Amino acid sequence: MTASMTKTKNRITRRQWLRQAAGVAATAATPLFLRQSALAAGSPAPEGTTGPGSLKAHAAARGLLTGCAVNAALFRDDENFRNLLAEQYNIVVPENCLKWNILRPTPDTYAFEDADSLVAFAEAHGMKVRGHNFVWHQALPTWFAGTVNKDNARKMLVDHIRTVGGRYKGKIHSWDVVNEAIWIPDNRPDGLRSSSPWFEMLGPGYIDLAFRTAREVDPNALLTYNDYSIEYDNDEDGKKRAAVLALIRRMKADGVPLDALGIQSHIKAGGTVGFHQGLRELIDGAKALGLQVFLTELDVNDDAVATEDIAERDKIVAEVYRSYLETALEGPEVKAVLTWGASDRNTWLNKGTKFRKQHPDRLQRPLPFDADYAPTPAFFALRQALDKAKKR
Ligand code: 9MR
Repeated sequence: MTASMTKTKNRITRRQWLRQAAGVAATAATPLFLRQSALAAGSPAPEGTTGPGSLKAHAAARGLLTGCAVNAALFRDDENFRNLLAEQYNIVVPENCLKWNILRPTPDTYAFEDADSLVAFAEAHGMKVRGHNFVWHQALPTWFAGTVNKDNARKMLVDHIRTVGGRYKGKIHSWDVVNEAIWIPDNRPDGLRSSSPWFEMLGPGYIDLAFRTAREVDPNALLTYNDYSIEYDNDEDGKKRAAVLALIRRMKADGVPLDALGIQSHIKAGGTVGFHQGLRELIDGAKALGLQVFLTELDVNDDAVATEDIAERDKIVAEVYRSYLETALEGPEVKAVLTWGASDRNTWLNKGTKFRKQHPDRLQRPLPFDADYAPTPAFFALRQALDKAKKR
């Protein structure tokens, strides 16, 4: 065993990881609750989870898209992961490889390899692609702060959107043109994140500039405003939600090309605050403006779930999926449901211990497939919610 595999205070060992992963496989590969209820009702044996039983088959039957964020390293290195993508999903979004810090190694160069290969894979398998993202205050390259300034920021932004959007023109279902532009603690009446370098250099106009440029470059991509922590029925999310709705209303009133609202949907299990009212407000607000809605980054953080029992935890996570999606898919506005990753093998929630504060030694299980790519109870909850949705 190498030093890096040795257990330290806040890390788990490889052996623990494997044991936890095996636990998922054991519980999730055997959806006993389904088999028992089907037999009790005298109905035929339950369907499998591939082909006609896949997420994409169930989504397509309702006119929905379903997909996930794709980690480039996993995509490159793991054939099983590529097979899972092709089998289960009809839309993908690169998790990181279209962000400035990955795509722009120097001010004058672009590293398109990872994004190119994912787009080619999606084309070969009849999947759509979301673009994430053109403008964000995070994930900027190290050279950015020393190179981009008030004088050249406008040109840098426009050139970036023209170059990247132009390369994938006609191949992108929807672009997250601006990501996470609202930040209430910055204390502006319009709720804009004034601490974003883009705001600092260009003022609030950077948002409209980005959308107008994106429309010129790829007129068929659905231009999306994407944000997080806007779903819950509490004051904090409520304030942010109101600011997001005000922003998109203002954009439409000013004739800014905007087609969709992206509700990231990083939600939590084990809490007491609901999200039904908040979700409805968002969806109704988008609907009133004639916008489509996408759930762009769905996952369920289970750090606050007290029980250590894996089957119990998975059940609780699945219930959150079910309840969230039943509300989200009530009406016809939501057209796409994407999870942030497909498998617990790769989730941002298990990077370091930032999101495992209550249980640092326990890996989170936020996604529809476990670390061995076996469907978890969340898979079945997601699939049933798709089935319950009205046809789009
Ligand atoms: O999951 C992504 C993680 O791997 C990256 O390190 C991080 C910074 O680029 O971004 C994560 O994805 C974020 C997404 O781009 C925007 N919404 C929040 C996501 C989770 O942080």
